[in-house]
Amino acid sequence: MLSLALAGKPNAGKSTFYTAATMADVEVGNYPFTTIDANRGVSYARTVCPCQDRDSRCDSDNCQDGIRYVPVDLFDVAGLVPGAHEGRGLGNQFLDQLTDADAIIHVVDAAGATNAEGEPIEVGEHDPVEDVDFIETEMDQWLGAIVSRNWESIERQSRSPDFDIDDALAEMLTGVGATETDVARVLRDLDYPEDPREWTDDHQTQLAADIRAETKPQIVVANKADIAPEENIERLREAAELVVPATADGELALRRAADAGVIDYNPGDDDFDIVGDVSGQQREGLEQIREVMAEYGGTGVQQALDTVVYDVLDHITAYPVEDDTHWTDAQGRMLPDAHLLPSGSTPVDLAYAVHSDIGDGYIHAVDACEGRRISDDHELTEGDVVKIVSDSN
Ligand SMILES: Nc1nc2c(ncn2[C@@H]2O[C@H](COP(=O)(O)OP(=O)(O)OP(=O)(O)O)[C@@H](O)[C@H]2O)c(=O)[nH]1
Ligand SMILES: [Mg+2]
Repeated sequence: MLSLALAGKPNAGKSTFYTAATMADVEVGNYPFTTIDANRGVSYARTVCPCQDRDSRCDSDNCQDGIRYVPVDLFDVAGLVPGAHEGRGLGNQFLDQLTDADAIIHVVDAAGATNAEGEPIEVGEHDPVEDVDFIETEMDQWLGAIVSRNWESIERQSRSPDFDIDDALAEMLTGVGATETDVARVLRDLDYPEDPREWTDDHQTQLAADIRAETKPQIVVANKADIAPEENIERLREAAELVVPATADGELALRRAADAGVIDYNPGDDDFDIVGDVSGQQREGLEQIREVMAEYGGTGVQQALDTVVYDVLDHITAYPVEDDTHWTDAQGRMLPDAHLLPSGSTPVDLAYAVHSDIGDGYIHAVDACEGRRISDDHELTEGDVVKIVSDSN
């Protein structure tokens, strides 16, 4: 499963985002380092379910009237402060926790209501643009330190006659979450000496930064948009490539209200309907959230998850079925599973995502939307429904 990490300054709203996105109960507080042990849970990317094209809706709990929620792992780590790689704040152990992540959701307090250490101050007192780059800087330095720590060992290895610098670097960097493909891609575009003794500090720093950029893409969530000066959101949008304005607090309130049957709302909608009894105060709170949603096209929480999965990580959703006419599994359930795959994936990749035995026994595949056989190297696209014929079926 894809794994996304919430990172950022203490008190930016990571745990609130996490709670809203997973509906798990975790501690939220208006002080730095509320979270110490990482929280890990399941959240969802939202897409259009292929059942929308059919007469009947599918049976999955993850489909609500044709809106499909596809599971991804989400984790919420302790706040980071500038200098974390040298042990400041709660230190660099939390950087280690990011090694598992496929992408980083950087939660920034767009209201500027917390200082660089995450302590509460007046709205607008801190410039959130100053917070944008520090996670990347911290990760670069943390990774740089790992490279530098391992360099003596690489120099030692280079005395062996069959030493290969690319192999040695791949071995070191796969230990910190990079795949061999990541390392190969980064080394292809990097100019560096074959002999590790000729490497300068700059070579090492560049390698660390490139590996981080390749393996830990990030988006910025401009959180607390409900109280943030609009100008802050604009400037954040200029300062970072991908910025999603959000009110994590607002999303949490909506999900709780929807759970209680008070509103009609599917995560990611740009509006909601009040359908239950609410007090005057509750109505006022909900109307305030509605205003923020109208301005930014939603609360931003679901939009951030979708942007990471479908745009940043460039994944597609594919639906394996056993019956290509009824789009069901062996138990007759329609579209029971959805898999997120990197774009460019083939039916064989989907087979392996279902189960390694199904992948090993792969014979051929049928596009259940078109009702025709597709080749092994056919590129799947978003919303494909695929029957896999495998001799392990
Ligand atoms: N106004 C407003 N406040 C928010 C929003 N999201 C979170 N908060 C508040 O910000 C404070 C910090 O929230 P947390 O979710 O605990 O922040 P965190 O980033 O997990 O903090 P640490 O665990 O200390 O690193 C709490 O008082 C939240 O209620 C939001 O969208 N708008
Ligand atoms: Mg927290």
